[in-house]
Amino acid sequence: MSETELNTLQSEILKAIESASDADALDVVRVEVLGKKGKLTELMKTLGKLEPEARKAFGAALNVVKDTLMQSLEAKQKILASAALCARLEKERIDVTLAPRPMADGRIHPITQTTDEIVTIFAAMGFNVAKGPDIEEDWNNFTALNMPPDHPARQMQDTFYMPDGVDAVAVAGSEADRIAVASDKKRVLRTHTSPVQIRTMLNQKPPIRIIAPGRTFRCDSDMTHTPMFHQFEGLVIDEKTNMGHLKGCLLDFLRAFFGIDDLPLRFRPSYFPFTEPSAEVDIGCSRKGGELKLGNYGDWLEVGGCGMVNSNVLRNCGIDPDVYQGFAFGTGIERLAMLKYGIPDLRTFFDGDMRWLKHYGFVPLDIPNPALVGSGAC
Ligand code: 2NL
Repeated sequence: MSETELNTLQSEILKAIESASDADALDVVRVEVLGKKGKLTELMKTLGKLEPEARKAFGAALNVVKDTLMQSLEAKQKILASAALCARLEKERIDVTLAPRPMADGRIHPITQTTDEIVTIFAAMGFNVAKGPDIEEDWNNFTALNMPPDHPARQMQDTFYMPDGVDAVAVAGSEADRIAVASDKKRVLRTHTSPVQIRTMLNQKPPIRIIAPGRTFRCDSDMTHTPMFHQFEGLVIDEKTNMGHLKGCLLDFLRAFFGIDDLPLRFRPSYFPFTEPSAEVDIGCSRKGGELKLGNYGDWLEVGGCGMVNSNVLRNCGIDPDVYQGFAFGTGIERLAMLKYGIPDLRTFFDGDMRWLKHYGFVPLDIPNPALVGSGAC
């Protein structure tokens, strides 16, 4: 075969490689050229019959052609593979902006939804979420919070105590010491979320800004009380925190949560062992015609309690009250949910009735979060 013929053959094959439209077509070209009976393979076989001089020259020429073709095949193979990947990505494209299809049955429980809304608003104000166990030590739940040993909340008829604990603690000293220390180690189902704040103060240095939502338990069951219910409490500790900050914080939260821009807020003097001074938190409402309506109507409704953290509580947690002070507040989540979503009976929250959940529950991924519409937080 002449050099010109070889060149022509090479050009033809290069063209064939170039026009292969997918990996299979390219493989057909490869087999036609380099396969067992391929054109180039056949030419290689003819080398043996040539004179040494001619064999050397033609062999070298054939090798150059072979290298060229192999490089071209490899390059084309890469181009086709990348094109195939692009085509696949385009075909399997997912439109992440597409609205999710509504779910047939599942619903978010109003307690979960309300908790999410509360957390979202406080997160926008710079609070962290803190959590703790449902089973607490007596010290975290009562003693640290300045609740004296004879406080009514500590009695068996108000608090669920775990059956173990007291007897397991053997302490030397007087009978009074033994009872005092042993009772600190007693285990209880937490009666409020305050022990979460106690744990935070023991483990973190101020400034502290946390919100603690969660389950709480009291030995109480009637029309307006369930043995398990939900609370959230907030705690802010810093050097110059004052009651004005507390009132502004609760005002912003309650207005955002209920979506009422001119919702009035009132502090009514009160008493809690863990705060001094203490106040009940009231918001504006109307009860005309037996219907409860929130807003600037002249009447008042209690929604929670608050105050400046008692210096004994700070000391109990190793925080110097001469350097730091702070505020705390607490409220029931069921109550806020009932007010916001018009749920009339507390006990229905925990009946596990699917018809109730279908009616009062929320569709997953329901966006935007109703707490944030118009609140300026999103
Ligand atoms: C209410 C009132 C309140 C607190 C909770 C608190 C926690 C610590 C220190 C001081 Cl660690 N205070 N929490 C303060 C005032 C009121 O709750 O009516 N809850 C349903």
